[in-house]
Amino acid sequence: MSSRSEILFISDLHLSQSKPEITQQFLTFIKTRAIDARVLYILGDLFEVWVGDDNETPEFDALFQTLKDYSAFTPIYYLHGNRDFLIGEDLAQRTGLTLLPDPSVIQLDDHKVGLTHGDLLCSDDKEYMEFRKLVRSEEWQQEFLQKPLQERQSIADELRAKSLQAMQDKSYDIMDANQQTVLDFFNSLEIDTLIHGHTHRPAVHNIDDSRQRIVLGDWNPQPSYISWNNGQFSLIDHRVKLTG
Ligand code: LP5
Ligand code: MN
Repeated sequence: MSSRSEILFISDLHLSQSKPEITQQFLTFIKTRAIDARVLYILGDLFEVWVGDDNETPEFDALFQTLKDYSAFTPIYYLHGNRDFLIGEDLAQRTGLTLLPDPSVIQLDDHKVGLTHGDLLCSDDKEYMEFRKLVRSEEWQQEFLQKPLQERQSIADELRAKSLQAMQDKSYDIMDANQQTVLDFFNSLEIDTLIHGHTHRPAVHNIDDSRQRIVLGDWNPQPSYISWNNGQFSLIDHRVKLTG
């Protein structure tokens, strides 16, 4: 049973026109599971690809209206993913999202919680880190957003293909969180719990007796979420059912 004390965390829905069933699942999640939540946090990669807020996406019209209505009584916080870092204030306004920096720290009772998409933790992936530095720069983004929509879309398609190709040459470990980087996050943010997605490897990792890293799964094919209620985190994912 949920109540207004519950806080929900999700990420990696990867919504796209080609998978309307996931958009539908998200709509159902908002209208049923999340309806009584106190706050909803979305930790990136809501969309498969986002090339700018001026993109026409009629497939998401109903979702955007539902989010906007929902946000009138439940705050929705959004932290960018590597697929949708171009979400800007226009979309945020339209959907009622409040954009947060990555990483962010929130306080839940006496518990300090770090929130991050997760790509920053994958520090062994040097190629990706270089690429990230480039595309997260203000300069690059301004230039990219000035290109016509169609050109942006085809650059994004090309990049997806390059990324898939590059990932074939990377090991499973390289694309996971680096343990030292995880510890650096815990120490510099002074947190008890770190929540992230991106790797699509849902799990609860104990750092030590009192600190944990909780990894959200993707929504393909079913929702994955973390609930904070009554002073406890629960990860609900069809691949793993654990309470931390
Ligand atoms: O998301 P996921 O898990 O599949 O892969 C990521 C990393 N890949 C990416 C790229 C995205 O998948 C592509 C979609 C982004 C659309 C953004 C909007 C449009 C902006 C267009 C920008 C040009 O993030 C992948 C990681 C993996 O996670 C695991 O952590 O390994 O990283 C890569 O594959 C990056 C490659 O290693 C380096 C790519 C170099 C390509 C450089 C060409 C730049 C092309 C620019 C054209 C002008
Ligand atoms: Mn991601």
